[in-house]
Amino acid sequence: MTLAEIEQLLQQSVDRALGALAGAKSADELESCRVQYLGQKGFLSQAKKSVGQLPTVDDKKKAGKLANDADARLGKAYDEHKQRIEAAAREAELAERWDVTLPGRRALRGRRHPLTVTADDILDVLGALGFVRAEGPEIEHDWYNFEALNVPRDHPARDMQDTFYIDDDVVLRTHTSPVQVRAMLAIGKPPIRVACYGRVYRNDHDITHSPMFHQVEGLYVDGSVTFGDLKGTLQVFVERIFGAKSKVRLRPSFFPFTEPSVEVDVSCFSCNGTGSGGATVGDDGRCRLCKATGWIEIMGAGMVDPEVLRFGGLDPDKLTGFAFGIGVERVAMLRWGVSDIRLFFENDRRFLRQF
Ligand code: 2NM
Repeated sequence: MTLAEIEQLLQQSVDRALGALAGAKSADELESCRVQYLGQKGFLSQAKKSVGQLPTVDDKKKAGKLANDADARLGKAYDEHKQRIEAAAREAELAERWDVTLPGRRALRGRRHPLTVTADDILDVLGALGFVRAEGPEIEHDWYNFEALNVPRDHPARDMQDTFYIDDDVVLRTHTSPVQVRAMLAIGKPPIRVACYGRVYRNDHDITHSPMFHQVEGLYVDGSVTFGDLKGTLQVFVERIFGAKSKVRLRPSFFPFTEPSVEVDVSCFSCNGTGSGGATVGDDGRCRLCKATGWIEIMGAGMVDPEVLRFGGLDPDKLTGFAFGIGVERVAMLRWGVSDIRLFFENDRRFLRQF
């Protein structure tokens, strides 16, 4: 290119570039102008390259000055437009208005599951009575779940119909008692006073039985623990869980792991043990909660069988103990009048938010 040609290129192109920069409406448009006119392949670069090839020093000086002037003008224009576009974007952002008077979206508040509330209450009472929490596996060896609890090989509770077998000698625990056996073996020397809570599994389902449910069990072993201690503990327990006026009634029963064994009834907290009237009274005047008996069965208990103490590594000639077990779902159903156990496991918020 000659000096004249460079001069002409710059003159025409600078005006075009200035026009394009002025017309850019966004940062993107401005950037494509920069690439097109000021970039490596733009006319300015082309002009600058041509300057070096001019024949005379004088021409190089003149053309160089023209190119630098063009560069400076364009650079300045670019900076100005960049600022203009950025300012416009800020203005647009500030101009956006939020209606701060619109009502907010209420955050959903979580709460404890009714079974957790029930178990926590039970465990709080036992904790206050000196029972220490213990835990164990839900997949349990046959030995801890049955053998050590004096449930013989041919006992119906071992039947495939009631127990979920993992293989020949591993089961889903059918009660939390294996945790008590583990606790006896782990603690080793008295006093042993443990409470365990957790899931248990039985192949059984209807409106009051779920194949997975929750139990709390307590165990107290020491040098001279008596049946009277058991009865006193149960009395305090029912007063704190079912109300201060509650009474306990013990009926003879049988469990392989306790002797003697009892079913524990609490006086009906709906009719106050009278069998009639109360919050759950029927058309005939009789209490429907306790079926007019005045008593509600809530748990099983007994004195730990000497054989079980022996399996737990303890000496039954020197030690005695009591144990009891309570179904968490059953207590929750009684407490809130829930008639179908499955409601606890469906996670339907219409049910759960009532607690
Ligand atoms: C119950 C009823 C009666 C019980 C027994 C034991 C152990 F391991 F110490 F022998 N733990 N829990 C027991 C006794 C559980 O549940 C209805």
